[in-house]
Amino acid sequence: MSFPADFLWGAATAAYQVEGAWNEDGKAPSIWDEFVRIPGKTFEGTTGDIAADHYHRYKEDVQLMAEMGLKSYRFSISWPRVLPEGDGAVNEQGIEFYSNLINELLTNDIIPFVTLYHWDLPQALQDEFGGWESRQCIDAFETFARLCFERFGDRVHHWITFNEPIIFQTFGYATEAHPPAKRDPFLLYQVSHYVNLAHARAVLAYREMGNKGEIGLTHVSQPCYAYTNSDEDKEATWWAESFGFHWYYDPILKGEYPAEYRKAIEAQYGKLDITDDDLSLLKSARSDFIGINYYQPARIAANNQQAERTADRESNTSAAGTPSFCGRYRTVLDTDQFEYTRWNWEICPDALHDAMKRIHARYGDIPIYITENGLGDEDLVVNDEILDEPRIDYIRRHLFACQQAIEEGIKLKGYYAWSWIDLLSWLNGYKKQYGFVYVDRDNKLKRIKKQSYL
Ligand code: BGP
Repeated sequence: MSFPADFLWGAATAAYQVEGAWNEDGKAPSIWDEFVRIPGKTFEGTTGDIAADHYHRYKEDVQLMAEMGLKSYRFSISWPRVLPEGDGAVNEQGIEFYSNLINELLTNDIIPFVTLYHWDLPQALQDEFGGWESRQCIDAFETFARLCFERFGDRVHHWITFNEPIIFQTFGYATEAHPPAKRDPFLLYQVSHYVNLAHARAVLAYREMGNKGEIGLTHVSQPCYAYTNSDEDKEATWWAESFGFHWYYDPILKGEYPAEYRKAIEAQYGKLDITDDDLSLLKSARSDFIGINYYQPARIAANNQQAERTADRESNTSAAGTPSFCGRYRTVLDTDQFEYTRWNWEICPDALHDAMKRIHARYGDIPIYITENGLGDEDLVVNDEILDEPRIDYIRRHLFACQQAIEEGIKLKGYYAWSWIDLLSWLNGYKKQYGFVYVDRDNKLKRIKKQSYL
């Protein structure tokens, strides 16, 4: 396979899933630190208290990255580690950790790609004004973003404001599966708008501060396909695609909301607080690139079984075969026709190619990074060797799809495997593995290189 010389080859992690040290060196709790303590919410009660202990072992981890030849590392900054109260005093020990990590990466010729928000909102802000339910959170996020640009912007030139808004918003506000565990679709849409504004404010701040790098946002990319040709399934697919694609991508890349869909949801849930000034702000802050996390497509059918999405963990692991939060459609699991992972996520590299084509068709020549893609599996261990052949095959097949897209003129600039190392899967504990590096949880978190690493 041939890729452009400046193509960024990388792997990704997120603070809560990898760092551990949840209450050390001045870090305050995030909404996840509290949520995982509610009985029944996570798989066997697992938490990120220790995670892969990257906070203490980052040097060893960066050495492993360098040895593997990783060109870039995507990680996120824990907001309550650097600003324990959300927008108050700076925790210099937290700043020092990220500063050291960045220096260590650069010394080893690894380009840092930084996500500001990978779901771990400071609990203090949730308590103070309901977190993202309030416009105050937009100001707080801008404070956090400015702090990061100021302290790290001299060395970090690639920034992602938010990771997968659709996930933390749907699970947080419509299905009770992530914090703050509410069930109120109106709030889901309102929060999505406030987060878009926070993104826009960070983009403008970044440019106003004279930074030289690029800034964008990462969305889930899950192309929807009608399961049958029936009018019902096609209509269901319109709802799924309007929500999962247009509602989320349009404000970031066009500075507007899809009109027909907005009308429909406002008729159902009530008028949203979206002002003309807000829309001008969105228009003035087009992202430099779009990051996409691609794992699987969705086969969509009308929800004629009238099934309701329940709040239990099992219904919220993104497996195929679940009703949507709004009840209008459901995803279909069809093991006769399609290939699936152990967690019932469909394996379909063609849909990754299609996802990029759809973005290109709707938003033009926007640069794209694949900021996550990978196989969640329970790896085979034989005589202390981790034989993750299925992961190698998965990644290879998806890279072919990337190559096709590049050949067709799509500006794909990088590919980040999820994940660099085995880490906490939000609702599946440590059982669902994605990494190139295995963490032996029975042996002091010892790192072992998997077959995919070698
Ligand atoms: C994405 C998240 C990642 C990661 C990945 C795998 O939605 O951005 O943080 O968790 O999915 O998901 P899971 O661990 O549920 O399999």
